[in-house]
Amino acid sequence: MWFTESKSVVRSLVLLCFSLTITLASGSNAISANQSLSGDQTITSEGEQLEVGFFKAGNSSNYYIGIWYKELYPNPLSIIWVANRETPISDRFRSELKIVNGNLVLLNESKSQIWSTNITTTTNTTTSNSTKAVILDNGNLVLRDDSDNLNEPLWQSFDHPTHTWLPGAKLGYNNRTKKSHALKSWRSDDDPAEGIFSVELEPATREFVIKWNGSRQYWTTGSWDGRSFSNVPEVLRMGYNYNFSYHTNENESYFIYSVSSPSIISRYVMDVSGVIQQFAWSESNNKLNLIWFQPKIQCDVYALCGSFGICRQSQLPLCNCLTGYKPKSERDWNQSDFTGGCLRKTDLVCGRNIEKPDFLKINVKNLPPNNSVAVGSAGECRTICLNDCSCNAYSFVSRQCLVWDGDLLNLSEDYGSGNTIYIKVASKDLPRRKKSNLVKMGVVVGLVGGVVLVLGLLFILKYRKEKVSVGKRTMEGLLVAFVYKELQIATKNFSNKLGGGGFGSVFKGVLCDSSIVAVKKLESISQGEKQFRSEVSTIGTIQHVNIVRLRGFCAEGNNKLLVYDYMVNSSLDTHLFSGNRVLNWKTRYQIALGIARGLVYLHEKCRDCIIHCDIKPENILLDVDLCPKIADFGLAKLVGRDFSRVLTTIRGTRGYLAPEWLSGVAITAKADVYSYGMMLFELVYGKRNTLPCEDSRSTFFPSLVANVLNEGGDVLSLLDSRLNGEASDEEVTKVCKIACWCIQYEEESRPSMSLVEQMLEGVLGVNMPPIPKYFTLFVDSPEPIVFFSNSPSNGSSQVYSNPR
Ligand SMILES: *[C@@H]1O[C@H](CO)[C@@H](O)[C@H](O)[C@H]1NC(C)=O
Ligand SMILES: *[C@@H]1O[C@H](CO)[C@@H](O)[C@H](O)[C@H]1NC(C)=O
Ligand SMILES: *[C@@H]1O[C@H](CO)[C@@H](O)[C@H](O)[C@H]1NC(C)=O
Ligand SMILES: *[C@@H]1O[C@H](CO)[C@@H](O)[C@H](O)[C@H]1NC(C)=O
Ligand SMILES: *[C@@H]1O[C@H](CO)[C@@H](O)[C@H](O)[C@H]1NC(C)=O
Ligand SMILES: *[C@@H]1O[C@H](CO)[C@@H](O)[C@H](O)[C@H]1NC(C)=O
Ligand SMILES: *[C@@H]1O[C@H](CO)[C@@H](O)[C@H](O)[C@H]1NC(C)=O
Ligand SMILES: *[C@@H]1O[C@H](CO)[C@@H](O)[C@H](O)[C@H]1NC(C)=O
Ligand SMILES: *[C@@H]1O[C@H](CO)[C@@H](O)[C@H](O)[C@H]1NC(C)=O
Ligand SMILES: *[C@@H]1O[C@H](CO)[C@@H](O)[C@H](O)[C@H]1NC(C)=O
Ligand SMILES: *[C@@H]1O[C@H](CO)[C@@H](O)[C@H](O)[C@H]1NC(C)=O
Ligand SMILES: CC(=O)N[C@H]1CO[C@H](CO)[C@@H](O)[C@@H]1O
Repeated sequence: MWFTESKSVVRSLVLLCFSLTITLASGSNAISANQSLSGDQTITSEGEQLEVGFFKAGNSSNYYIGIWYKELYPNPLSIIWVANRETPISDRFRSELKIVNGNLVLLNESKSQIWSTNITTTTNTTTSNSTKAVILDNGNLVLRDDSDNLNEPLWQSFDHPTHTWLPGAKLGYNNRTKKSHALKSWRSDDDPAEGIFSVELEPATREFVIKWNGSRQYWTTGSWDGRSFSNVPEVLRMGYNYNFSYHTNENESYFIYSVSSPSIISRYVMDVSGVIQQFAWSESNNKLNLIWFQPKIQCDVYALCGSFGICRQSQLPLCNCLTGYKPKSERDWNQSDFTGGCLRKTDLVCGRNIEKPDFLKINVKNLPPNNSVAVGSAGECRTICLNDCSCNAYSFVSRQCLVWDGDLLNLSEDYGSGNTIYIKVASKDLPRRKKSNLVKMGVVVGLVGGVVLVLGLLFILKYRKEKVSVGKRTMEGLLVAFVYKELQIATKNFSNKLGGGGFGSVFKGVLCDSSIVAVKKLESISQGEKQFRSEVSTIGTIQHVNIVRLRGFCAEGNNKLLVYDYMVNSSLDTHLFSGNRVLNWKTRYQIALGIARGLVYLHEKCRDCIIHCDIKPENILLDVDLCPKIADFGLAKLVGRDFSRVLTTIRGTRGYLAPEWLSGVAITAKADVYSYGMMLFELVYGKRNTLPCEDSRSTFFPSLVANVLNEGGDVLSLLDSRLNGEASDEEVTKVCKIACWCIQYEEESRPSMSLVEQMLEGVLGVNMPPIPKYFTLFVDSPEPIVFFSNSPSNGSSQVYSNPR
């Protein structure tokens, strides 16, 4: 892969080549006026974290001067800056980086200057002897004059960022040159030249925007209010080690951010895929973790797939050429550089009827910009486009005929949008040719015949079903469609009840293959069979180590059952609140982390994103190793990946739902975060939050925790007394802080589950949470739990509602 050449190439070779220039002493952090850097030589920052030298980009054979994290090298993510991004060299041993006339310059194989810091020097060659380039521990390569007492850098790489923004570097706008210091993506993984995506500051509105080709904006942070950006409240508001600040004066306007400790490796990167990413190094898993990125929906990146390319969010690769089109450059396409776009496979030579044009119908999220408008019916619209050689596509929407002449950009597939667009393609490149009327007729006759046949078959099947033998099942996708009779036998006619919930009772059962299952018999499901099947098949695709696996289902008339893996260790509440067996702290922490991971999967990773809506200890099952599994998707709501879309309708069982559900307030994934936070308190407390605690300051445990944290009190004293204080102080404090963040009144103040996961993993630090608003208002109220309706009756159906 990267840097295939061994780094231990013999140094004497270098000395031979450059016997006239003095080469670098190893371990140096600077290039002085009489030195040069070449071949595999590097300079290293004093703290040994960063290195400057020649590196090879991806699988290309080109070399570039760059700055990288020594520890991560040669991982492509280690590169934080590139000097000659547009002008690579091929032989690094014959090229040199040196100081010439007060500038740091790169000379290629034939000693031509191909890159320079380009400062106009007032200094003479004599004084330039004291100019040197130094790599600092913060990743800044500075050119400075040691004889200059001010020691102000003459030039610094921080002022010329490439695709990375580091802590301590300014990112903003120069009011004197009227230029933004944009982060510009690489062109591809193998080519650091400026790509098509950039992120830059809009000084007027104090927001960062991501742009395509320097013009088309497709994502924004929203404006800065002094504490956070309006579209990214959580990461910045909560801080999590990152401290952003905005500065402006007559010369420049910029943002700068700092991290709490210089040892934290953190960076923002404008990626080749048009996504801005934030990485942080974690000691705990020894890797650079992606902790934040935008836009969340990759297909929202403008024109990601180039002209005539289509983006499909649920497929890999994301980009494909439209049917009848092929990549302009197969090489770029193979390297995941889709921006070049696609061409017709068969050229439609205009005026001469060599190739017959036809139209490919697709449904897209947004119709591409730049459309001319004509009039007519859909048929006329089609004819207009067909007869116009330059017309590449048409669409007939709201009685308007839209036609497109140029390249079609930014096509993102979406069947639900109703935006149908017809793209001109050579007829022979479409999968099926147009049928003649006679053929059409034949198809119709055939179809009718087919339908009759199918109906007949169905009838026979239905008739035969009466006699179906026990154990006969079919597969539907990943799921087994069970026959009711079989489940009846497996559960000994539903005799061994494991528990009950809002949606029905759960029974233990043994299948014929002697595997043990939990069978949930759903009650009062008004859904029709079809809707039920479609919902169940969605649930069936959810597979994660922290989520209970659905094995199958049964839908026969009013009998609707779900069959799950059986969990030996029952649910979390039995261990936490009543169990004879006390879970130790380590196990509790792992359970908290496992549930967080399961929820991250539900919220962000699986194809149809799901808000659980009923997170509580009863719905966390424990397997034989006490690994937590989230159960009960009875109330789960399917939402699109777009989290701005919220739920406004519910189809669950009334009476089991939190007040704001019934009041019709929109529910987002943050409702799960809230419930999760409440559960974290119970993991610490070992009792229901709703049970009053002895401490006189507060009767409600979460409120007590919030107060103790803010007073800097002893958090360990709050721990479940059964643990006898046997727990890590640091971990208990962390869990309490996270729990407090999760139950913040404002949804946007609560972290996402992926942030929670990273905080528990130790990738992110956790700032001190503010005391949730309702605690400060009602802390002395005798009934603080008024916010938490449906207090448990026999500990079975507690709902952690979301206060509003
Ligand atoms: C290179 O220059 C620096 C200062 O300009 C000087 O201190 C050093 O001795 C020189 N090195 C050699 C090998 O001449
Ligand atoms: C380099 O090539 C190898 C094998 O051809 C491939 O697995 C790898 O992903 C490539 N790396 C990059 C950065 O393109
Ligand atoms: C070095 O750069 C010069 C100017 O850009 C160019 O003409 C020359 O071909 C380059 N030499 C090599 C060996 O690439
Ligand atoms: C340096 O400046 C000159 C003219 O001012 C310009 O032509 C050249 O492209 C610049 N080089 C770099 C590397 O910025
Ligand atoms: C540059 O050198 C000349 C003599 O060679 C001298 O007169 C002049 O003052 C120097 N300029 C600076 C800025 O040092
Ligand atoms: C700078 O370097 C030149 C030649 O390398 C030398 O003649 C001159 O004395 C040096 N000047 C200083 C101030 O070191
Ligand atoms: C990007 O913008 C430049 C001018 O700003 C234009 O010439 C070029 O065609 C654009 N690229 C694409 C792919 O549209
Ligand atoms: C955040 O940064 C600003 C300016 O850089 C500084 O004044 C402030 O003290 C910092 N805050 C924290 C919590 O580090
Ligand atoms: C930018 O510079 C102009 C003069 O060039 C000045 O009028 C303006 O106030 C400056 N902007 C800021 C934000 O200071
Ligand atoms: C702006 O730039 C001018 C010229 O370099 C400088 O004198 C002035 O101090 C700068 N202003 C600020 C606020 O940095
Ligand atoms: C691109 O990838 C395809 C399939 O992986 C391969 O057949 C083709 O030769 C590649 N083309 C280039 C130019 O690398
Ligand atoms: C909607 C849109 O972007 N329309 C533009 C299409 O291109 C013409 C020029 O060719 C512009 O004038 C339109 O504004």
